[in-house]
Formats: sequence, structure tokens, C-alpha cells
Amino acid sequence: MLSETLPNIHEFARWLFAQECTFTAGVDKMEILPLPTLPEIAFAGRSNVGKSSLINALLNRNSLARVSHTPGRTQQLNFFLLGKRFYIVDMPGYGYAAVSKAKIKVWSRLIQDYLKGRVPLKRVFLLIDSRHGFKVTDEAVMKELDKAAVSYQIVLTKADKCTPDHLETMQTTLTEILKKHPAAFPALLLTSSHENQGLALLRETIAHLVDEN
Ligand SMILES: Nc1nc2c(ncn2[C@@H]2O[C@H](COP(=O)(O)OP(=O)(O)OP(=O)(O)O)[C@@H](O)[C@H]2O)c(=O)[nH]1
Ligand SMILES: [Mg+2]
Repeated sequence: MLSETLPNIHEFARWLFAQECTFTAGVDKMEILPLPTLPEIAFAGRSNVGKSSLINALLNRNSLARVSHTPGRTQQLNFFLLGKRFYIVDMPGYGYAAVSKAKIKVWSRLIQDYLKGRVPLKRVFLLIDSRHGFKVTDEAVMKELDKAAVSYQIVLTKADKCTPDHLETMQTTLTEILKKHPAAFPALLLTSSHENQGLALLRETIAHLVDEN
């Protein structure tokens, strides 16, 4: 474990996320996934929830992952290799109705196949907009992940857009719901990419996950 050579997990996480990060593949079919030799951490969630923004914020880059004001920006599984140690996977959003039905079908299949059948996938961070909470489509994805026993953790995004009271109620409600989801990590993470909130803890969580082997 590399973290043993650094004083603690804070230092290790800081070191890890300062390493070189390169875009290595945009995958639109399962056949061309990278070889499963390194751990993978995926960011999933509804369209426009802030997946690409959160990845950029974690990596301290402005535009490594593409962000947009219109939903449907990320159209493939985008693999970013960090420090030659693990992949961060930026996923297309689900629940977006304004692209063609054929495209939705292809994306949904790709998202499902990847999430359910990928051996090196250490954890899925499932992003939820703090303003809105779980939607029907989120619950469907959570059920699928439960069924496939894929470890996932909820990350609330755009906290800067909500009042502290709203955030507290939302967290209490969602924590209760999570108790019924066996593969869900019980703790929620609260983040804002625009105000750098919750990023250090998320980096440390990821550092732990990829340092296990
Ligand atoms: N206020 C606020 N806006 C945010 C935050 N994170 C993302 N956004 C905005 O939300 C919009 C969508 O962000 P993206 O990062 O492209 O979302 P995405 O989930 O990757 O979207 P798709 O790739 O289309 O699925 C952009 O206009 C961002 O600026 C945040 O923490 N706070
Ligand atoms: Mg995106």
C-alpha cells in the first residue's frame, strides 16, 4: 500500500490527486473498454446533475471533463487515468429525454452493462442534485446495483444552491431510504463543485478505495 509511505490518508489523497491525469478512452461499446488491470471509480447520475463538474473539481482542472449548460453533454464512458494508478470514469447521464430514442436505448444499455458487469469497478458514486433528491430513475438504478451487489455511495451535488435547513432535511430523508438498499454505503457525501465543498473528503474516500490492493 502506497499510503504507508505517506504520513496519513490526507497526505496520500492530496498527493494522489496532484498526479498527472490523462484522458485515455471514450467508450461507446463494451467491446472497447480498457483492459481491466487497474481499479475504476465511476461517477453516475441523471443528466445535468454535475458529474463532469465534480470530476474537474476533484482534479483541480477546469475542463478535463466536458461540462455544459444543456443536459446530455457526456455521451460516452470517458476514462481518465490518474497517476497511472486508477481510472475515473465519467458516465453519460440517464433520464434525459431530449436526445433520440435510439440514442437513449444505446446509452442505457451501455450504462447498465458497465455498472453491472465490470470487475475492477471499486465503487459507483451516484450523484443526486441536493435540490431534488431521489427520482424514480435513481431508485431504479439503485435497485439494479443492489441486485448486482455493486458498491455505491450517494453524493449530493450543488449544495451551494440550497439552504442549510433544506440540506439537513434532504440528508435525513435520503439516509432513511438508503437503509433499504443493501449495496449502498450508508454515509452520504455533500458537495459543491462551484464552492469546493466536500471535495477533500471525497478525495480521501477514493484514495482509500484505490489503495486497498
Ligand atoms: N451551482 C452549481 N452548479 C453546478 C455545480 N456542479 C455543476 N453545476 C452546473 O450544472 C450543469 C451541468 O453540469 P455537468 O457537470 O455538465 O453535469 P453532468 O452530470 O456531467 O451532465 P451530463 O454529462 O449531461 O450527464 C452545468 O451548468 C454546471 O455548471 C455546483 O456544484 N453548483
Ligand atoms: Mg457530463
